[in-house]
Amino acid sequence: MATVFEFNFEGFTKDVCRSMIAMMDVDRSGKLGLQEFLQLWTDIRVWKNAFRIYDKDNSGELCSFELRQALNSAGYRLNNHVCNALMLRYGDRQGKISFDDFIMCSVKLKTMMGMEDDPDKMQEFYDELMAESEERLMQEEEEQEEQEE
Ligand SMILES: [Ca+2]
Ligand SMILES: [Ca+2]
Repeated sequence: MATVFEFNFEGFTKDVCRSMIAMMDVDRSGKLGLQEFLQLWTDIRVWKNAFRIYDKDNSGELCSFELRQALNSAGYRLNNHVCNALMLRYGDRQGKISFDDFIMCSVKLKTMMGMEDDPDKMQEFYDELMAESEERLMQEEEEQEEQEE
């Protein structure tokens, strides 16, 4: 993917940037136009604020409770299932979500919200999320077993 992304998001990993670009590249041109970029910028500001406000203990990470509130404030009303799946998919082993993880998670949700009118796509998204979560859980279990040996 040829991307023209001149702006440096300090602290974001390549993966995060790639996901953000893929999400915001609405016209699929492979790069962000001005409008697309401005939308992304707005979103990031909202997410950044939500993260800051709801990281109540200033740990630099969100626990599941904080995550839920942060997502709520960003306009995502999620049921327990989805919240848990997100936590599993994006959180670390201690069940904490870093800022990068939170942005990845928000990008994913934002993509999903564009599908609200399409139940099939929503279901697809949900299945994908669940599959990813399970995969991750299995990986971690394998790693743990290896460590125990
Ligand atoms: Ca574009
Ligand atoms: Ca916290």
